[in-house]
Amino acid sequence: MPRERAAEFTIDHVQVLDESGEADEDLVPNLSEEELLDLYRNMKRARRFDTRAIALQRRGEIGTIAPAIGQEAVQVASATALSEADWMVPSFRESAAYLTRGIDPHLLLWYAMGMEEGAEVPEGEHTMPPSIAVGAQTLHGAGLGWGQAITDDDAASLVFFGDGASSEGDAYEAFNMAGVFDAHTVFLCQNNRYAISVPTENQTRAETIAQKAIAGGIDGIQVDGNDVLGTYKVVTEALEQARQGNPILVEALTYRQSMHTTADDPSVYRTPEEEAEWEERDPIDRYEDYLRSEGVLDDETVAEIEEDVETELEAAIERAREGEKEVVPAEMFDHVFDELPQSLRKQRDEFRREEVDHD
Ligand SMILES: Cc1ncc(C[n+]2csc(CCOP(=O)(O)OP(=O)(O)O)c2C)c(N)n1
Repeated sequence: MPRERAAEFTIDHVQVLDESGEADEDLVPNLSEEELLDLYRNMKRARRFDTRAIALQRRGEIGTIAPAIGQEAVQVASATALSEADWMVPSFRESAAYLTRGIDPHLLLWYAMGMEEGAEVPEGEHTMPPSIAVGAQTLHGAGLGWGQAITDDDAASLVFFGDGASSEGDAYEAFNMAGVFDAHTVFLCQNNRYAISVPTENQTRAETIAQKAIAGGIDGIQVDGNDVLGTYKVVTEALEQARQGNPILVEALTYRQSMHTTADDPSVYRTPEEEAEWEERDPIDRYEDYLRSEGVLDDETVAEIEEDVETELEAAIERAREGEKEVVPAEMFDHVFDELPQSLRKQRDEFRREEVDHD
């Protein structure tokens, strides 16, 4: 036979909660009422944190931020699925995931104020600082997962990245390396439809991001990332599979409702119609409809949650303001290398000289 099929693959798409908040009962994950409410509470905390942080940036109290508005379901579900022993490896848009993992909001504000203290890995906790270099963290996630394989650790590493990052060489190398070394890694692509102004259609000719796993010899699956129950289910199963030494790429389809960062104006590259269409698919509204129809949530509980969220946030803002200190930009050279390579020593010294000149 001169030509025969060498390989075949398919990519599954999962959705538990549809756009009107109706659930496929066979697929609903087994969660208690308290756990169901925690998912909701964390999405509300994250949404309020980001809207308030945008206001603080506009008033000049903090620097540039990358809000996660619209992406709360995928981030809250994934961070909830992690055990304490698992590692979380974020990109730069993971406010919702950080808050769900128990990082105090004042630390996120300190980071946005330019204070290095805000990005410190909390003692004993398995949460990495943000990666501003797009896609670099996919390699950190593969490396951590490789370490977990070597030590036979019953834990996994979950790395967040975007559809834009999936075009970087780092990402392909990370999928490949994870596959070769049986790394305990879950690669979680939040496909929020844009890399700054570049829509996914211009980012890749591939039909899905999930299929990029196939060339690395690992599994790929797609989930509706605005469906908190579907994402929780898929990521929980993916983590279990990764802990056995089978890495996997999960593509969560979602939408960045806000600007790329507070330095961006999305009206230049997308239409109000498109934005309105995605607001209709808002992850929090959809889940709220579901919880109300299940009798888990009512007006009174919503009001209580909103009040708690506000109290926590105001306390965090106060704490951030009280702990604010003068930022020394040259400190950025202090925390990556134990001993700075010569090229960076040179850059640091030049930088310090310039700082002095500007004073
Ligand atoms: C290596 C590198 N190249 C370019 C940039 C500039 N940059 C910052 S964010 C971004 C787009 C990232 O898009 P995506 O990965 O989809 O993540 P999203 O912003 O949508 O969360 C780019 C190109 C960078 N920070 N790092």
